[in-house]
Amino acid sequence: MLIRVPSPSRSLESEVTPESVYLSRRKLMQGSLALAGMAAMPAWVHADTPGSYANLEPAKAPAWFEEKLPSTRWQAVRAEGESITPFKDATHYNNFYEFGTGKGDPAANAGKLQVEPWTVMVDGEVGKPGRYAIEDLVKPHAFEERIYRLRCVEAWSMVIPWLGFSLAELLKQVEPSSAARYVRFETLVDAQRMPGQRSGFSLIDWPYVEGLRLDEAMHPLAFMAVGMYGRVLPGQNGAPLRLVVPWKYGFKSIKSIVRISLVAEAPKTTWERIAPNEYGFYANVNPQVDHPRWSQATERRLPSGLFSPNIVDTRMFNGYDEVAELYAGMDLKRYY
Ligand SMILES: Nc1nc2c(c(=O)[nH]1)N[C@H]1C(S)=C(S)[C@@H](COP(=O)(O)O)O[C@H]1N2
Ligand SMILES: [Mo]
Repeated sequence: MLIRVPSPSRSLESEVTPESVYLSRRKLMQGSLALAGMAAMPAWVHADTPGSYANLEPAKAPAWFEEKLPSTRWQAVRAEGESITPFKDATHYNNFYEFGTGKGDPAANAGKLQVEPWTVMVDGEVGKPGRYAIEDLVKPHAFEERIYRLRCVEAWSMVIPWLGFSLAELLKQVEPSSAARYVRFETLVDAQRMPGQRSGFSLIDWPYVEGLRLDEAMHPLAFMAVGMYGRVLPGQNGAPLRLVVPWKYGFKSIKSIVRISLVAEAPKTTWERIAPNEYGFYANVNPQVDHPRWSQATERRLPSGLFSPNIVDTRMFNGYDEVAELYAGMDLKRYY
């Protein structure tokens, strides 16, 4: 997120399409498949084998992940007409301030993140509180693949195939009580392994905190991701468990979650605390409500570069119109 850069939507970094993408494209073109009418299809879109993504090295995953993977419901949600962002971009252009504020810092530093063992504290207004091992949180749920647009408040976007299950399923598992009205999420604090937490960049009061209204959290599109691109979630993308709320700006999609609390009052979120006039609690993607310092009408779809910026129109709720009923009667200019 940008606090100090004067005009973020203009700050095009010199991005180069990753070499692996060029190579995999070329390989496909040489193959027998390539001959008829394939020119428009990028090689990194899994053309015929669901869950298989070209040229990805196998990743070592915990047993709880490997056990679930074979029964995944692939492409349970698709993004019609969209190309999936290359894996390289999705894993090397990240926001994860615990590992540093540069887009490449999370990929460079997140290898140190220790994800085994991992526990999630569930507390507050809930029938089954406790410290859950991640295997126990995941066990009851079948994996689905959801191909979602991710729209960052900084006006860039990607299309990412996530693996995981609905947040609603996880919440039902722990039985929210009638007093629960919001869900509060917290990221790991580990200053030893997360250099961003010990640097002078102390705008953020760790841990990173996010929240949703309970009805938003129960919407079937709200997702808990444990993987992406058919494999286990890389550290820089929020391993081992992160939220994905595709109709909201990316900062709502909190990474590396260690605590989930059902609460009666709206939690104060990290970015609200830093700049309440710029980042609201709702943070619904909305092309009609500009950020105080830049327009939200369009976005830079990655991969993008200086000579092919790939600008597309931003859509209300990031194109997920089915969530509109959650906000019926609300003034979304006021509740940004
Ligand atoms: N804990 C934590 N979660 C976070 C962030 C962060 O800095 N810390 N950045 C957010 C922002 S601004 C975005 S756009 C998305 C980026 O997710 P990705 O890197 O997997 O694409 O993560 C969100 N989740
Ligand atoms: Mo973001």
